[in-house]
Amino acid sequence: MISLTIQSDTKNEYIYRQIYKQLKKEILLHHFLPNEKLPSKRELAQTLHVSVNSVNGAYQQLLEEGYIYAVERSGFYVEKLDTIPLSQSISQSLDPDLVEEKESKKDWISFSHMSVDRSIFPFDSWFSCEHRALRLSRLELNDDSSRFPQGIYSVRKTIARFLSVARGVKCFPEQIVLGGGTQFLFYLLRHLFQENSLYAMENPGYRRMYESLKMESLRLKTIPLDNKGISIDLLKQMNPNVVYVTPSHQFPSGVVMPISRRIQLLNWAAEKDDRYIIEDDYDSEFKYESDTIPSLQGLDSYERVIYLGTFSKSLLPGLRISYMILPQQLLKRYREKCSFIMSTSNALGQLTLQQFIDSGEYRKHIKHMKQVYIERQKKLIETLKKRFDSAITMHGANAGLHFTAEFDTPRTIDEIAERAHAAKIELYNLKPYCLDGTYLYKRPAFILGFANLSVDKIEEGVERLYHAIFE
Ligand code: 76U
Repeated sequence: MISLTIQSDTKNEYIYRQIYKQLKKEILLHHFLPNEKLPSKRELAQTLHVSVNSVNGAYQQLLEEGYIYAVERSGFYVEKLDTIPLSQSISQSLDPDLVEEKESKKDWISFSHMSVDRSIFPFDSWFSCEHRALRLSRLELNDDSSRFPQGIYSVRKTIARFLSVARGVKCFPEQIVLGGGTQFLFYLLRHLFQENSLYAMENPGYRRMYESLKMESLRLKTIPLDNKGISIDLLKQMNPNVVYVTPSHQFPSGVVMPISRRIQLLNWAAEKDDRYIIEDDYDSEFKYESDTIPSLQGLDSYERVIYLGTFSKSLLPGLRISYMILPQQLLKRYREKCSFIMSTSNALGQLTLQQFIDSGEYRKHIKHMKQVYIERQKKLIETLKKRFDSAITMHGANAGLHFTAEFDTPRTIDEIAERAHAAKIELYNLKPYCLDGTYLYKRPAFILGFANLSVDKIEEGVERLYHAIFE
C-alpha cells in the first residue's frame, strides 16, 4: 500500500508533480522492489482522493524519465535501478575555500590597469548600434557563427579597414580570427606552430600569457628587457622560434619599442623559416607625446608577424571581442586544423561593433578617451611628483593606460600592498609580472593605472598611496 501526502492547496505545486516527486523518491530509495507493479491509476487516485488525470500525469512523467515501464493491458512496473547515495549526492554547503570574493569596491580609489572608465563609455550610441544590428543583421545572428567560424565576415572587413588606417596593419578580412579574449586566441594559435617550438616572452611580462604557455607545457624562456624593449642579443642567444612581444607599450613596463629595435626583431624572424613574432597590440590606441609608431605587422614584409588586438581597452573589457591576424601561411594551417572550432565571440557584440566603427562612433570615442586620459595622466604624474618628490621614479608614461613607479621607501612591497588594501586603494605591484619568480626591481615597484581614476579623485588617491608607502 502506498502512502503519499498530497496537499490539495495547489498554490505551491501541481498535484501530479507532488505524486511524481514522492514516487520517484520512493523508487530511488528502493522502497519498491524492481519490477514491482504500481497500483492502477484509478486505484491510486481513489486512495489519494485526487483525479485519475493527476495520477496519469505523474505516471507519464516517471515513464518518460525511465523510473517505471508500462506493460500493455497490465499496468506500470518499477524499473530495476542501481543504488545512488542520495544523501551524499549534492553537498549542502559550499567549501569555504570555494566561496567567491564579493567585496564591494565602493569608496575605493582605483589605480587598476584592469578596467576602463565606464562613465565615459557612450552607452547610448552603443545601444543604437546594437538596435541597428538587430534590425539589419538577423540572418548573421542566426547562422554566421557556424558559416564563419573566424567571426562574421562583414565585421572582419570593417576591422581590416579600420586597422589599416589606424595601425598600418595590412591584411585581408580572411586573415582575421575573432575570439572572446586574447588568451583563447593564443590557445588556437599555438596549434599552428611546430610541435616542438621554443617560445620566448619578455620579462617582466604579461602573466596571463605566461601561465597559458606554461599550462600547455610548452617549452618557454623569458628574455629581459633593455631600454628599447626585448633584448635582441639575448633573443639570439636563447634562439626561440616563437617570440611574444608588446612593442607599442610593453606590458607592464611601458617601454615603447623604437623603430630601430622593431626592424632588428623583424630581421631576426626572417633569418629562419619557422620563426614567428606574436605582436600583442593591446592598448595601442593611446599614445600621448608623439604619433603612434606603426605596428610590427605593418612593417613586416616577410609575413612572420601574428598581430593580436583587443577592444578590451578601447571599449570595455567585458565585451570580450579580441582578434588575431594570421600570416597567410599560418592561415592555411588554421583552416586545416582549427576550422571546426566555432567563433567564441558573441555575434551581436560583433555586429554592434561593426555599426559602432562604421558610423564613426568608435573614432569619436577614442578621440574623447584620449583627451580624458591624457588629462588624468598629466595630473597624476604632477601630483605624484609633488607628493613623493625624489622618492618616486616613473617609467613608461608615453602611451597606454598605465605606467610604472618605483618608490624609495624602507617598507617592503608586501607591507605596502597590505596597507594599500586597508586604505581602500586598488593597487597592483610588479611582483607577479616578474615571470621567473626573481624580483627584477631594486625598490618596491607598482603599476599605476589611471583609466579608472577621475581627475577629482587623484589628490585623494595619491594621499592614500603616500600613507601606504611612507607614513
Ligand atoms: C590584453 C595584454 C598585455 C592583452 C593585456 C591585456 O583577453 O583581449 C592585465 C593583467 O581582454 P583580452 O586581453 C587584453 N594583452 O594587458 C589586458 N589587460 C588585462 C585585462 F585588463 C589585465 O592581468 O594584469
